[in-house]
This record gives sequence, C-alpha cells and structure tokens, in this order.
Amino acid sequence: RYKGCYEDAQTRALTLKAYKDSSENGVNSNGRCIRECANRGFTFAGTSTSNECHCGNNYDYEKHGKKAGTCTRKCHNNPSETCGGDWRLQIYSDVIECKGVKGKDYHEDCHKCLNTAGSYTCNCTGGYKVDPSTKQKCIEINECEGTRGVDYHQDCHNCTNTIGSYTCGCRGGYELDPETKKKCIGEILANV
Ligand SMILES: [Ca+2]
Repeated sequence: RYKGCYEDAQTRALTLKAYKDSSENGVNSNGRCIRECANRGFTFAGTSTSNECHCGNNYDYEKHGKKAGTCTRKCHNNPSETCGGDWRLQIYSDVIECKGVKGKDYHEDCHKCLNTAGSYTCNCTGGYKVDPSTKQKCIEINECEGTRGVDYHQDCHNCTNTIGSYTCGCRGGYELDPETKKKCIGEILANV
C-alpha cells in the first residue's frame, strides 16, 4: 500500500538500507523492495535514488516530512516506475491481505488465506487445488481429466466430474459402491 513520498536525511527515515543495486543487469522496482523488506520481517519499504531499497518497522518514517510529487527518479533499469529521488523515499507498507476482507483484500475463492512476503497464497479444502497461475484462489479439481487409479478410483468405469468431487457410472453387471459413489463393485449375480 502506497504511503507517500517522504524526505530522508542522515538520520534515516527507515532504519535499514537493504540494498543498493546499481549493477548493469540489476532491476529495481517497488515490488522487489517490498518483497525484500517483507522477507526480512519489515512492514515498511521505501525505494530511493533509483537503485536503493530501505526497510523499517518504525512508524516515524515521516519525521523529515512528506514531500508529495518529488519522488520522480525512474527505477534503475525499470523506467516504468519511479523509485524515490535524491534524499527522497517512496514508502510502501506490506499489506497483509489475509487480515482483510474476503472477496476484497484476497480472492473470494481462497478457502484459507496464508500470508507470504509481499503477497498471499491459499490452502484449499477437499476437491479443490490452488490455481497454479495466480496461487491466490482455489479451483475445482476435475478428477476425471486425471489418471485412472491416481486421480479417480481404479474401479470407476465412467468418471463424471462434480463440484468438489466426482462420481461414477458403471458398466452393466456392476453397481456403484453406495457409500463412496467413487467405484464400481461386484458383478450382480442375477446376470449369470
Ligand atoms: Ca471435481
């Protein structure tokens, strides 16, 4: 969450300088700095002078004053964003989405929200898995598109996907196991 552009001084607004990356292939971004600070256990992250990242847990980061509109330096090797300025910190706070509102701060289809550094992921209840592309919501598992004997029961003849599970159809002479509805059992003797 963007807090604003703040003045910095010798007595630093944020307590730790996490990195200064002026390497030829180094790319600075506000997201990188937020993740770096979150990984180190800091709530606040601030980019500065194009290639620096500062971290802190101190709420007095505004002690040298807010200087709106003066964080105008492009990020090192990343001109699509600004990364503060000279003695200017562009400060963000790590958002803990999971403490927020489901459907607003984290995805509606996330069953159990888990905070990660700079983002979140989800635990999913039975029959669902974490969406592999975003990792931020639970998607239904189509067991029937998987492998017989692994994703659905070896003895399931015609698999039909259901929301949260699957069910089976059985070839003539077999019946659906009434308890699990996931496998076909026993030949019916009347057919002999
Ligand atoms: Ca299913």
